[in-house]
Amino acid sequence: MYKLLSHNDLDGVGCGILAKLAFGKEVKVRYNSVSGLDREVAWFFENEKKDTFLFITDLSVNEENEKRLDAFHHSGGKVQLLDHHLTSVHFNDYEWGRVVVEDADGKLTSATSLFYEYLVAHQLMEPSVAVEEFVELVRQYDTWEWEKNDNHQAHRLNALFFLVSIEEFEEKMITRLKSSTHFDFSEFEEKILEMEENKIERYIGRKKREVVQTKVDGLYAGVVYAELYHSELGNELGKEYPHLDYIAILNMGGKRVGFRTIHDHIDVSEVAGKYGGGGHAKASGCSLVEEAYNKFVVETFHLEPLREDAKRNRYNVKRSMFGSFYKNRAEEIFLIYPLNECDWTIDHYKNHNGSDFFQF
Ligand SMILES: [Mn+2]
Repeated sequence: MYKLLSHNDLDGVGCGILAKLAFGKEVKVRYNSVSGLDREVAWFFENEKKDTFLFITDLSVNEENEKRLDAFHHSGGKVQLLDHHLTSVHFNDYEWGRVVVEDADGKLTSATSLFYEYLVAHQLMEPSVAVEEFVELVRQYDTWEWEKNDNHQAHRLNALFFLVSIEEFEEKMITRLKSSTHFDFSEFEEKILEMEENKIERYIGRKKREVVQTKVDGLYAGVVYAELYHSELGNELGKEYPHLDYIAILNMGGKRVGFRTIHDHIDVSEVAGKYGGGGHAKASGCSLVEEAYNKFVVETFHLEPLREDAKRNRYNVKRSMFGSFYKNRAEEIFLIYPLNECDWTIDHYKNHNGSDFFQF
């Protein structure tokens, strides 16, 4: 028997789909949140047969379970952890751990791509074009390479994942991957995905007008409340307000905060780490512990949202060589303009100088 414990996002479920394709009824799959995995690992030790092969993908365990897994491995137990998060690289010290963030060709990895590679290399699965295409879509979505490559199929796969239940998604994908030579969406899926994309666009448009700005530990954060579409929101808001170092997305019902950045010089796993969370350099999260609650909720709740740029603005644009005008809520005007090729400066104008002229 095999047991797979994986993350409950597209990349984690991608691993579950591969496991079911490879092992069929011989595998039990459980999807977990980042914080739920350790309980499942403890359950595994208490309840599963000792000869069950344990896979852990897209997630990593706490120190206690790390020791238990190593002891399990040394007593002849079969275990393999596959991950691509930078925060888990120390698992490479174990024979049963394999953490790769970037492969030999410099390509970013995902848990699904690592698991596929593992299954094929260990002859547990036959390579297939359709599966390879599916794996690549998951990888591109999980690493955000889809955006650079303009690969909307990858984005759509994730949208479909959220439109149906995990069970339904698994079943759909498994049937499709078993029977098709290429991975494609059905006509019906294409239509609902199009509707979903329009809905997301409207949702993000609304959220753009709700962002407040705060400074936390020397970094500028844009704070917004949202329960849905965190990746898309983090990315769009980051691009809309490029001066912000990162976006903090508050999910009050879930008592969590997600952090996203579009900037290479910012590592949001460090930001989340300050509040006991973790994740990637570009996407991370933590529970809304008291300190995070104070900084992101209490201290920002009274703030007014950032002003949105005028729509269809063609001339007064960011980084214009002629300068860009900004107006704050006190009606004061600022001009940001380049001094030379690399330096920028800002001038501050009071609202009115008192003189009027009847001609231009
Ligand atoms: Mn992943």
